[in-house]
Amino acid sequence: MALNEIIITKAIIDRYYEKLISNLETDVAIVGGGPAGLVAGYYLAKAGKKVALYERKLSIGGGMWGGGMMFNEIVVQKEACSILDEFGVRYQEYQDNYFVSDSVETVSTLTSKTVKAGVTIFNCICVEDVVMRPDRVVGLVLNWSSVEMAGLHVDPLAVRSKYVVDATGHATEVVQVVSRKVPGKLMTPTGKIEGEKSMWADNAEKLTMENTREVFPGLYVAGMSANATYGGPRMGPIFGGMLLSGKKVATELVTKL
Ligand code: 48H
Repeated sequence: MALNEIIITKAIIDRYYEKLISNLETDVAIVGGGPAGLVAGYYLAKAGKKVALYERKLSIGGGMWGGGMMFNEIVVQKEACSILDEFGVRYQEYQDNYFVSDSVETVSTLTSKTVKAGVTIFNCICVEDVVMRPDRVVGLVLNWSSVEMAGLHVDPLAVRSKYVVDATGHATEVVQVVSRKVPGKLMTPTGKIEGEKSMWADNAEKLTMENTREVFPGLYVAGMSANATYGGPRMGPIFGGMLLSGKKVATELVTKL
């Protein structure tokens, strides 16, 4: 049977439209498709929650693809190996408490399992603002990344969610917007973004877990964004904290929802 270009086009438009419409209201909207956002989405979806994840870039995976300085291996401490096991990512013990895995296998496996768990991933979409009510964040304001890149003045669209997770990494983009534009204070010591500190791997990994929490009513931080928001140090290319943080935020939100 001859292939028809219009049917191909219509299939894509129909299916994408369906995805957009069915995700206008979700339990959790995750911003950022790095390791923390992916793992958070996976555990939330496994618990039966409706989750959409928005990623600015064409590719999912954030800073994980490049391992350390583009040596495409990542290090994970023992505590986080159970998450790699859950996803089926292979790793090797390098020495006591240091495990290494191929960053390409890790990103692609996390992504695949997260989608199959039921998370709808929207790539090429950037979150430029939040939807607010007097007392909380209630959703996200979205635009095409191409609109952002071209610097066009095109008004965005909006989605509602019971909770938002900022998993935008070093940039803490959602928290930045909330701090700047939403009345009220962040739940940080100064009420503002504390800012990321220089590298201290051990301390950073511990603090990433502590800092993974609600930062404004309706808004949680996970992964590197948690440390940047609450003033923790960076950790370099050890990714256990990112995985554990994603799981922690999912576990907390499941109890709240
Ligand atoms: C849509 C957005 C927006 C936006 C950003 O940087 P990530 O990999 O974040 P984490 O926290 O999962 O992992 C951090 C890790 O990669 C890292 O950088 C580490 C461990 N650094 C240590 C060190 O010392 O440097 O992913 C965040 C994702 C990216 O893909 C962005 O494109 C995306 O979020 N993003 N997507 N709308 N406004 N802002």
